Amino acid sequence: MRLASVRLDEVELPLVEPFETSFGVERHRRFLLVRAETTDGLEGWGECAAATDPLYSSESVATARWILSERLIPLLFRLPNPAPESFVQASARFRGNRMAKAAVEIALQDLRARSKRRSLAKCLGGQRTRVRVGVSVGIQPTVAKLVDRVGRYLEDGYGRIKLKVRPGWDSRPVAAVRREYPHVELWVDANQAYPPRAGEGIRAWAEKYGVAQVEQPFAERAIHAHAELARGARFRVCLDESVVDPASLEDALAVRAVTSLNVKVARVGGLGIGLSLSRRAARARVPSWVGGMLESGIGRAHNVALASTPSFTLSSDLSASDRYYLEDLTDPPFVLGPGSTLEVPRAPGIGVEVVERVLRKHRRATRTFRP
Ligand code: OSB
Ligand code: MG
Repeated sequence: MRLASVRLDEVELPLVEPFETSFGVERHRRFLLVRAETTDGLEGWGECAAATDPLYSSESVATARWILSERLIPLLFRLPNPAPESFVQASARFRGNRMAKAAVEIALQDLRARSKRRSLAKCLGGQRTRVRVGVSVGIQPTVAKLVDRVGRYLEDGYGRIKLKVRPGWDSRPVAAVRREYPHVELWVDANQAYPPRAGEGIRAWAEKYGVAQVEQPFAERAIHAHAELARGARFRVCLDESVVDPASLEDALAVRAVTSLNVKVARVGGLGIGLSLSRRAARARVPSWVGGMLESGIGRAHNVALASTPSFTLSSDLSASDRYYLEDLTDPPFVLGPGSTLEVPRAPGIGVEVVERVLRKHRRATRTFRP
């Protein structure tokens, strides 16, 4: 297999509603899309989850565009064969930039699966035909609006609700949602918004309102604060931003700072590493699930394939296309099925078609690279 070209498109899609977290509000998502094409006409698609501003992590669209254009794509053309593992190994000398690396790695995974005429899910060892999903609900202007928003997601069929929280938006909204929906599976995610001393306060409302999981309350490096919160807790302590590579997972496991693992393909630099982190966690009896970054259908398809593999046992943050975008980049759209699930595509590669017409409509820039 030889690469003929790599196209880098910059696309901006409006979100159906703003998504607010402890670090800010997003109204649209700007994606860098990687389209790798081989000399025999096969294509592979990847998506970079970095946002316009470096709020969730230090990467941004601009840093990803630079390293993709100036380093990663040229490096890709120099590889004797474009296997995802070869790219991961060769790009390891560049530190960080995992979201940019992931965009290439996943495109190569898609390409390899298509070359074998097998679904990406099957190539990764996926066994499920449907994956269990939940919905991540942003911070709302009022508690009443939040309760209403959650109610509509429950009516849509979502079986697990994750609330974004931050100091000042926690016990009150959580209590209100719990009061209105006594049996719903409730998770919360703070995206690092609390100081370590806030642990006892979090424990009190999380246990009082039956929160099943508290995600990343403290800073990325605050492993001991997470371990302290996890000790004796009646809820799982989930790490997202803290786990970026095998070493950070080992450190967290060693001090029992993690009792649930959010695996984001983008955050860890690709599907291969995501799969191995989840398997490592499972060996330590820590369950994992696939986290989302408001991906378009391209990134979503990769996430669904990953979630179909056996070590992912909790519900993933992978909602239907219409929860994010009016018009998705892929066809068919992802729709919510029975038991709060998404179907795992069976067609070769990511198993959904990229709709060039929609892509071009929302495209802001494009550049094609050749060997
Ligand atoms: O922390 O999980 C997060 C979106 C952007 C940045 C960080 C996070 C999120 C989400 C979105 O929670 C979940 C989804 O894509 O459905
Ligand atoms: Mg998170």
